[in-house]
Amino acid sequence: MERTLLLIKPDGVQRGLIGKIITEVENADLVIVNMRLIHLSREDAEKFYSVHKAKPFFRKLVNFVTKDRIVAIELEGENVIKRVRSLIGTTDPKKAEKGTIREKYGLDMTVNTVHASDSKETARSEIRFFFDEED
Ligand code: 3AN
Repeated sequence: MERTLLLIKPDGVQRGLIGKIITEVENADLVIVNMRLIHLSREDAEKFYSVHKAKPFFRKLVNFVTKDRIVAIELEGENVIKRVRSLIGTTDPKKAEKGTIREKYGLDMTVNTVHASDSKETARSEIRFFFDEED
């Protein structure tokens, strides 16, 4: 069994997409093991996205992800990291595969509605970031 982290970003929360996205998760037979609605501080967002610190879009990304609440969801299942990445689609909504969450709801590279861990290592650290020691 594997675990991963899915985030519903501020645009998803503001446009009332929480229910729709959770329905997609449930329809894909993914198990929700933890969930939180939070408003990230600037400091926490910078920490969460620290691997992108040197990128030209870093400031824009931090501004965006701190502008409103987000939903952090920990999911469990077999091969769940890959399955959730397929469910959300590629980073750029314009290039995302048909039927994926980003293709349906994402607006651009920054305002792309969701995030999901891309490897076992990032999943572990991203889950720890939002859920600490609790299970
Ligand atoms: P993903 O979320 O698909 O794993 P990453 O990890 O490459 O994508 O990027 C993290 C976040 O940074 C993305 N979710 C996206 O919002 C933002 N981002 C990535 N590349 C760009 C870009 N070229 N311009 C603006 N924002 C970007």
